Formats: sequence, structure tokens, C-alpha cells
Amino acid sequence: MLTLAAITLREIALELVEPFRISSGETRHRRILLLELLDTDGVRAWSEGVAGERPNYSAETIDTAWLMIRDHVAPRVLGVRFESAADVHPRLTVDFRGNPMARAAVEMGMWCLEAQRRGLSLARLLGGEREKVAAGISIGIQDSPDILAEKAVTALTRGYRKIKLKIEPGRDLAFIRAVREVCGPDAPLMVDANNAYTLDDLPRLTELDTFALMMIEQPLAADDLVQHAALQAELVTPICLDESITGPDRVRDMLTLGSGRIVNLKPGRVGGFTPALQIHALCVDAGVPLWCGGMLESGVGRGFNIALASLPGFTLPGDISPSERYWRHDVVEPGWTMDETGMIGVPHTEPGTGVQVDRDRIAALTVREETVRAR
Ligand code: OSB
Ligand code: MG
Repeated sequence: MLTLAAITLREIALELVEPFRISSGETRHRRILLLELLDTDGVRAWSEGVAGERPNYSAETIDTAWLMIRDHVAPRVLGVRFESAADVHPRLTVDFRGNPMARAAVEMGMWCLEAQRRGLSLARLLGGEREKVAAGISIGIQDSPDILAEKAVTALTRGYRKIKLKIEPGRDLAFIRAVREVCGPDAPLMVDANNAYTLDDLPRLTELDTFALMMIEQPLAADDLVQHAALQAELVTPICLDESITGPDRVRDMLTLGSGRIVNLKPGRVGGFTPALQIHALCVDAGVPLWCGGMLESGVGRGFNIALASLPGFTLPGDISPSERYWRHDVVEPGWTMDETGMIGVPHTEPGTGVQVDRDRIAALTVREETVRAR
């Protein structure tokens, strides 16, 4: 049994160690939404909302998520007796359209709360088995091919098992050619376009196809599956879908249409762990390689991604990097670290995510705070 007494929303301001630029915009000063869930027995869990500062990746922002959680999500779960965290998602989908990141922040927090109550690691509760997960790095768009190539080499030397390079038309071919040249033919390279291309760019995308990339992530529109299918038919490189996969049905459609061959799964984008587990099962059944994406999370959200990535279907390295890649000081103790072989340990012996939130640090970084209670 699981009954929530209160949810506290906090916005913290956290500066990235370097700006992160994708085709639709640049981020340096992260505004991060953290939730603290309190149940009727006094057990607590933290979770993170992954909506960005601006609606350039998805329609949601931290501001819309704040409003939706306070006025629509929290009132649906506060004071309700849940058998388990798996029962939360259904309650958040009846007559409720959109806003997956707002729903996921609460739903994932409930999974962590259940893990805390049962003295289980979040990874075990979700069905995770791996002791370590493979780390990848997502490198933003740079000013020149040389700068990008140098960053990619440094990342490879550090041990990262997948190097993802952000691209856009005009900052693609010369950039990727430079990286491939210095990193060598076997380096695990991929690109992510965040919807920057259309089918009119076919010649350019066909040239990208010659760089032996692991995959090309979301080249076309954020809500498209049909044009991606047409593009995939022209390419040897597998297409990986990110933005287009908003739930299990979109994975089924991707398989039917042939829109892509790999899935980037972000639990926040699909509305939480319950739909994420459904997508995991679908991909395992269909033999579709899966990896866990990232949203520049603090150590809180990173813990959720690491727990999820410990499931057996996550066969490719995620966009999961250690804390130091993002923050001078993370908000959890200990911070997330990567060994020299590019692996991050999954804490299976601690309850929940296995890291403690640094309350003093969070208090110092908090910009606004609001608590919603069961009525
Ligand atoms: O498209 O995967 C993306 C960050 C913000 C928004 C969208 C994306 C990303 C990343 C960062 O690629 C991955 C990370 O958290 O390291
Ligand atoms: Mg992406």
C-alpha cells in the first residue's frame, strides 16, 4: 500500500559546465524541477521533472509542468491508496491528454517511494539485473569540425562507449568527417539531428550514411513516423527515434511502418516507468535495440535513468554520463561516477536510487518552492 500525503515542488538553478547546443537551441543555465514526495507513513522520495526551459525539444517546459503537477497531477494521486506504483500511470491517463513529463515526474517518484518502502533498489523494483551500465556522451554542436573532433577524441580516451554528436544542416558532413578521421573507423559514433532535416535533405543524409555511424537519431519532424519510414528505406544506417516515440503505440507503429530500427527511451518523454517498461518489453520481443536517453538531468533524474538502463533490453550505451560531465557539484551524494572502461555502477544494495539528496545544496539553489497536500 502506498498513499501520498504531500508533494513539494522545487525549482533549482544549476549551471552546466559547458553550454549544450542542439539544432533547436542552446542551454547553459538549467532550471530543474525536483519533486519531494511524502507518504502517510513519513517515507520520502525525490524525483525530477525533465521538461526543459523552452519548448524546443517537446511542448512542455518546466513552467507548464509545474502548473500541471500542482493543479492536475498531484490532486489525482494525493490521498489515494495505491496497491503499487504500477497503478499510478493508469490513474494519470484517464481523460488526461499530453503532459507526459509532468505525469512522469510524479509517477516515477511513486516507483522510488515504493522502492524505499520495500527496502529495494529502484533498479531491482523495475526488474533491472545489470551491475553496471555502459555510459555514452552527447556532445553539443560546436563552432568548428576541429573543436568537435577534439572533444570526441577526449571522450573516447575517457572511456565513453558511445559518442553522440549533435548535428544540423551545414554543421554535419564536414564535422562528422573530421571526427571519423581522428577517431578511426571503429569508434562508436552516432549523430542526433533533433528534427533539423526534411526529406528535401536526402542527398545530404545519404552522404551521412557513408560514415559508418551506429545510428542517425530523429532526423525528421518530432511527431513523424511516415516520412522516417521513407527515409529509412533509403539508408543503410539505422534510424533511431527519440521525439517520435511518445508511448508504446508509437513503437508498434514504428515497427509496422519501418520508421526506424533503434529506440531511444526516455521515461519522462513517454509518461513514466509503466509505459517505459511496456516499451522495453515490446523492443525485447521485436529484437529492437534499446538505449536510455538523457535530458541533462541532475543526479536525481540520473539515478532513475541508471536504474532503468539496468534492465536486460537496454543493449546499447545510454546518453548517461557521470555527474562531472554536467555539473561542478551535483545535488546528490555521492555523485555519479564512471570508471575508465566507461561503466557506471548500479547501486543494488541501497534502497531507491542509491544516492542521497544534498538538502543544504538544494536549499541554496532553490528559486521557488510550493507544497501540495492531500485534502
Ligand atoms: O535529443 O537526446 C536529445 C538533451 C536535451 C534535450 C534533448 C536531447 C538531449 C541530449 C542530452 O542529447 C543527453 C544527456 O542528458 O546527456
Ligand atoms: Mg535526441
